[in-house]
Amino acid sequence: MGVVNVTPDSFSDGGRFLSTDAAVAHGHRLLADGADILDIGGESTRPGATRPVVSEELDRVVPVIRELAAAGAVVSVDTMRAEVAEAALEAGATLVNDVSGGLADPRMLPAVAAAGAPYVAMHWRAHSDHMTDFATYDGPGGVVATVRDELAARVDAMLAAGIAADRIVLDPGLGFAKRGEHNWQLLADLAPLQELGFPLLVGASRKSFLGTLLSGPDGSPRAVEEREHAHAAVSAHLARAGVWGLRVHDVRATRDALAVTAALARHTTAERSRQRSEA
Ligand code: PMM
Repeated sequence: MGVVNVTPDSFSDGGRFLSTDAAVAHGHRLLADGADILDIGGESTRPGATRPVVSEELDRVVPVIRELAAAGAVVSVDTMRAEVAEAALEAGATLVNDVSGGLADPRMLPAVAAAGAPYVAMHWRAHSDHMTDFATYDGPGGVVATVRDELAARVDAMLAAGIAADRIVLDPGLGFAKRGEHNWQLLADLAPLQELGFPLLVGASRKSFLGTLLSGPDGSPRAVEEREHAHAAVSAHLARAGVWGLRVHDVRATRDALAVTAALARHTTAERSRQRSEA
């Protein structure tokens, strides 16, 4: 899933694709690099971000979605608002990606159910302007068990609202009310989340925990656009872990990592069957 942020202030690429033309051109580049889905968003969720008004969000995403969907792309809309999700689906989007898992807008789950659209529900606790206040996971099992339980509660709400189970995708929400340590713990132990029985989408691309990991001798984090090599390693790990989707900024680097993982998987299978036939 390639990211097209039509925002002035997203922390990874804010302001770069704010005009419709620039965003559409970027979408085409991501498709050429091998993206299966384009995720179009008009609200920055970086820590501390303030929300755009609805009309602003609509003006940012709808024309971009309309053009890219008309060109044949599979489009998802990255929004927490039912009104934006409905307009996006109307404009040709296929999938709704809601970082709040339905918590930010009480109309979201019924709207998605009525549309019959696939729905990504991310683990979320609060809007970005105060989410760091909620980055505490002291319960038994720590962050992994807590995120699993909170996602399971969202699944119950989705099913109750009438969203079909085969339309649901879950996401651990790296960086959302999570400190670096929480992100690493989730990445290292996704199995409990997968045991909920839904496909997993993961967005690690360019996030701060990678910048911190790669910080220089003076302690300053690695620049946002220089985190891709580390992210390719994360992608290879996630592919081996069997996640359904990766939400990424550099589709080419991710495709390369996936090609390596797939080649190794093919050769491992071939080598095992050769050893068996010799035994
Ligand atoms: N991260 C961001 C925005 N939308 N959606 C999902 N499903 N998962 C994520 O991890 C996620 C998201 C923030 O990242 P960006 O500002 O680099 O786009």
